[in-house]
Amino acid sequence: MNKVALITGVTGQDGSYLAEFLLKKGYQVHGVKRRSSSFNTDRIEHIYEDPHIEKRNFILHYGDMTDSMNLTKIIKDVEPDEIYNLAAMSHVHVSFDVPEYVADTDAVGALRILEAIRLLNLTDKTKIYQASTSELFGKVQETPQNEKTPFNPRSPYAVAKMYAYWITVNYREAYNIFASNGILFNHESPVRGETFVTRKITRAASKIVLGLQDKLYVGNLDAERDWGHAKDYVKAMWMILQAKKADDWVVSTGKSTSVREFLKLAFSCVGVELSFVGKGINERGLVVSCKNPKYQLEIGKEVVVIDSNYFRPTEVDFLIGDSSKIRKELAWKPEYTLDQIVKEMMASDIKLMQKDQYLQKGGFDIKNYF
Ligand code: NAP
Ligand code: F7E
Repeated sequence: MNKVALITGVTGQDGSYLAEFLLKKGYQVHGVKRRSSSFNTDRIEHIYEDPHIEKRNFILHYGDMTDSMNLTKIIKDVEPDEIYNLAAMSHVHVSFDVPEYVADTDAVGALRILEAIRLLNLTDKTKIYQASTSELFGKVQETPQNEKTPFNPRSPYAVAKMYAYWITVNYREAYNIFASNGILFNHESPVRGETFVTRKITRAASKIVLGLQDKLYVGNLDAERDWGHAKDYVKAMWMILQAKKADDWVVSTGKSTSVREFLKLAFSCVGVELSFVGKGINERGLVVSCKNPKYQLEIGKEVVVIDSNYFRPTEVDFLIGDSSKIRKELAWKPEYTLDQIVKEMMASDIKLMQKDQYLQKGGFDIKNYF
């Protein structure tokens, strides 16, 4: 019998990579997707199976983290061996605008899943992975951060995720459920949400060199993150549920890079060298050289500008993870370097924007024609 997995947040960056990963491992994969007025399944189109196919391995269910009865019914019908709870309002800055919704989805949502497992008497059968986050460390109490580092959350998102973390630990201890937290540091990819800083940068850099955008407005250039690749991190999620016992695990690369440095890396992938001048809100990124004959960028052109609207009421300045536990006990290690991640994201966004450029020049999108 194939193992059965249920993924909440299957339409997101991690959900889509994880579904692909588990299907390759021979799992039957069920995903929870929420109803949307426009298609939200772009990231899983390549693995989608038509409901009219008799024996499907990838099955979608409508659901929402704010609806206990719906989640309980899905879990009752699917009886999964493994649940990966990835659904969340995952944007830290946006969480300051919708704090109550975030508490409902990201915090109580995790409780709803755990309660469903308990009420349906699946405590011996179903393992659960909770998508915890390095944002829990917030204003860091030690460097690098590991499983024992005290939490100090700095946003409604991080506070909600802190509840989800502890309720997962509590259900493990109280009801002996195999419930584990993966404390994942930032991870990116070509399908990263467009408003997270890495993807915002790779999209804008691509548009700027192609002449489709003038400049990029960003917030805190000094923030430093430990950036890995989503593909490496979904593998860690699966390994965490294959461990001998349920536990909490930090997943990180152990290297930290500033937003400013990420910007330089992204532009350098297309042969453009940037230099930063000025201080604070007046800092700007200028083109120093453009070695790629395909792109005509003026030397001295201002391509990066600060907009204080992107500053957060409380910021997480610096994160770097110590993932020695998962490396030692589960033999996980990241395959991708940051250079490779940025190159992959830039190559993908250049391709995407070239299509945009073609459309703007009057070409037509064959997808819309049919
Ligand atoms: P993402 O791309 O933002 O995906 C989030 C997923 O959750 C999407 O499928 C989204 O659906 C779904 N969702 C949001 N609200 C929902 C609701 N009320 N009911 C049902 N589904 C809902 O996030 P990600 O980067 O893949 O991250 C996956 C998980 O890991 C999240 O819990 C995130 O907080 C956590 N995490 C992420 C990182 C990271 O660096 N990526 C690091 C640590 C932890 P739509 O597609 O319809 O919006
Ligand atoms: O910001 C700074 C910003 O939004 C990274 C989520 O997946 O990872 C992610 O959260 C840094 C911050 O990710 C802009 O202030 C500067 O310091 O890409 P981000 P995040 O907040 O680290 C964690 C682990 C999660 O769990 C979350 O779900 O970049 N920054 N200028 C900017 N950030 C954005 N978004 N936009 C800017 O213009």
